[in-house]
Amino acid sequence: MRAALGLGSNQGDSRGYLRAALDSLDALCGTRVTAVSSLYRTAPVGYADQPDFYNAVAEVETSLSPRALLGACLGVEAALGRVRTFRNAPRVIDVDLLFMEDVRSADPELTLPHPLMHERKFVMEPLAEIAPFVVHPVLKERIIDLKERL
Ligand code: PH2
Ligand code: MG
Ligand code: MG
Repeated sequence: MRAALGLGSNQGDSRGYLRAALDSLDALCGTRVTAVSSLYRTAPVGYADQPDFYNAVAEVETSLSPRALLGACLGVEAALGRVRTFRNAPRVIDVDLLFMEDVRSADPELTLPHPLMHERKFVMEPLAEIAPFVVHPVLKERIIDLKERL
């Protein structure tokens, strides 16, 4: 299955952490990183009193289930030393599952597609670079059109 992942970092060597996360994802069982957007420097959204972020979006092809891929993303974060404090806190690395083909899930542990992705410029700009004509599984609009309205 094809999935889109959002990556972000605003602590330490952010470029290094993003690179390391992409390498770790590519090394996952049955998983290949098939496209990576440019790197974007973005102002923090949600909790403003923290450094700017570096954000990117990657496309992966994987034989993992959505749950297993989520678990693997959390494992990559932990292996790179992420410590969770409060919501929207600064972090060395964040890897979010944005969507996975047309899978829809209302599970609070894994909501698919990501409920905030279409509202976030730091997600939609890099995503539109690598998947402009993919149709959002719930909103039924192309990524490029959703991005244009932000
Ligand atoms: N992630 C958040 C909250 N706010 N702001 C930016 N610019 N980039 C992020 O990746 C980000 C954020 C929660 O994960
Ligand atoms: Mg996250
Ligand atoms: Mg996030």
